[in-house]
Amino acid sequence: MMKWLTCRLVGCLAVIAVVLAAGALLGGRPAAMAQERGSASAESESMDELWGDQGVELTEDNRSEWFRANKYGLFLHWGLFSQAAGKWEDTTYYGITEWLMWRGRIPVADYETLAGQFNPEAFDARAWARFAKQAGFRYIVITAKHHDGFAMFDSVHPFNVVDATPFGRDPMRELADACRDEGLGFGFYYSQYQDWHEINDWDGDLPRRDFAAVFEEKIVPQVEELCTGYGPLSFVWFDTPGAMTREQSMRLVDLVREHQPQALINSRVGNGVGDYSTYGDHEIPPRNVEGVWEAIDTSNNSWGFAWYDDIWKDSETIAHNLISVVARGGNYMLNIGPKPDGTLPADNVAFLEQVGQWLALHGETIYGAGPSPWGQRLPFGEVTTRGQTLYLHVFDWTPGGKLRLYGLDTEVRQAVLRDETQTALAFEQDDAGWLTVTLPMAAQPGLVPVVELTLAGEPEVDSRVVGLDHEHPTTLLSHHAEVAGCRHGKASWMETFGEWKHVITLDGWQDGGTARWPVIPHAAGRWAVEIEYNAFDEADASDFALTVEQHGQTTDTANIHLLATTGPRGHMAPSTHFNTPRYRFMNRRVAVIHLETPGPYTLTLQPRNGVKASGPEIHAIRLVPLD
Ligand code: FHN
Repeated sequence: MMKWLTCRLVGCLAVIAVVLAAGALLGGRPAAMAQERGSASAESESMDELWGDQGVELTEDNRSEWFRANKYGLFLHWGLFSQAAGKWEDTTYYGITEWLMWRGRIPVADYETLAGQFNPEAFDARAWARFAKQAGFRYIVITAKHHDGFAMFDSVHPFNVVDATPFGRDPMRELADACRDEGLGFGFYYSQYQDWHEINDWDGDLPRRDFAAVFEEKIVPQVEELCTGYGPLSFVWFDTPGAMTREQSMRLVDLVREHQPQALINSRVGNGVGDYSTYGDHEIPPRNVEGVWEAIDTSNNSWGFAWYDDIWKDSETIAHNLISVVARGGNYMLNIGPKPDGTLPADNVAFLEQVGQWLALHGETIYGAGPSPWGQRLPFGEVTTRGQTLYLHVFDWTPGGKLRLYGLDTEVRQAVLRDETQTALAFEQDDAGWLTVTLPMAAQPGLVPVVELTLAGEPEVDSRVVGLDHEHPTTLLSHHAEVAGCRHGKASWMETFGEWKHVITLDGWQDGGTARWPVIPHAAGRWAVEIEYNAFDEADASDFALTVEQHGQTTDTANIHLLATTGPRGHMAPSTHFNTPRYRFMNRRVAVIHLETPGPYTLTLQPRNGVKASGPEIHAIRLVPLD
């Protein structure tokens, strides 16, 4: 497969378009770069082709204010790929189903036959919009054209839903109108670089064309159709910029600005332009991120409807993800893959409606809420803010339990349980910097209970030192560490085709390298040390030391022996058919340390006995209280 991709890289722009897109699905490397192991720059270059440079220069204006105020969007992937639902002839292509044409190397004429079957008679745009509103979504973005090149709108290009299907209606128009009537924001997803109907390298009957011609003849006219025919849009959401030039990206931006000055453009228009950053697929950053950005995610593991995929995220998972993204400072856009008959998968809808019921009570803690001043998840859950109010979202509810927060310098005036009882909760703020809130003895009230703290001023928090709660495990994230001789990295890979996973890491270990975390325990005691890490065979049996220091004196040292968690780095993953590294992060208990007094400590992780093949990728240390 690799060879196949690599040899076609030579000479043909049309092919490069496809290979780069595919290359980006190869664990983030275009084919020609795929052999360059561990090359951070090769990896990020190909991520750019898939997702665009995420470091766009953001505009701070009304558009981004509207975006920040609304926080939760519904993404819809619907098209001819939904009709096939992941299966072509007798083969099911597990993974993201909207890539079926590419994965099955389906010739254009054969793929077009799907249009003859597409007749979603049960489609009711008003019902979709009503559902979205009730579920608490504030805007919808839907695939107007995905990589298969099929327009789900009335286009002058004949490969479109009105002209080529028995359905004969324009569902984009119906949905745009319905969203407007429900007061929801509305926007189009448009694949601007990949269009396999016009350019692919598997169909010998397809005339050879280069991207520049397709851009002029189809992409620009269709974006103009979308921007002029559907009323005011909130978004034009581009995807997979590939090898677009800056001029081409700017052409699209200017076109949108001309006709839809209020619409937001995401960073995947490419070349570092756009109004806000879109993170990688399925990626929720574990530490706060500045600027205007969104995390995008699926309800199961595919964007398009998949006949076999019922692995729905339940309402608690969705609510936790939404809260975590808001606590990190972003927006959350969650996808549903509508069915070919025009209905939405029932279990998927039921979970989302439960989240909507929670949002009806607690929307104030989400829409327009600010990020957590602690910058990362706390042991009990997540914090969002609004002025002088902190909302503590309790993911781990214990009747009569304690919520402990370290480092809040602002005085707390009141703590209240945010439910119909509005119970005032006992709390204590001590001189050592700890706030302790006592939960009532009641069973967990609702999907995610929220405690509201009223402060005497804007929250001031020292988030550098991590407080160790002696009743709950505390996670020390890799990116919170101060490092020398190792680096903050990220592992990104696919489980099944297109099902991305992302984990922040400490990697690139050198002899003598160190990662240091300042911590402060609430009480003295013993703590079990767990490490969440990946180690390929090459890094099997890596030895580390975890040193505990107080006031410059070593008070304890633990030996840590990390075994391989997965095979060799170059292992071929059968579920993706690509030579991506098969990361397997595991949480393993590896040692016990003693923190003899409640004062501040520094924990230092350091390889010993030499580093094996750059050592393991370490995601986090988890300290579990034992006393
Ligand atoms: O290739 C597409 C994929 O099919 C899907 O549309 C996602 C959604 O973010 N975007 C691309 C990959 O990142």
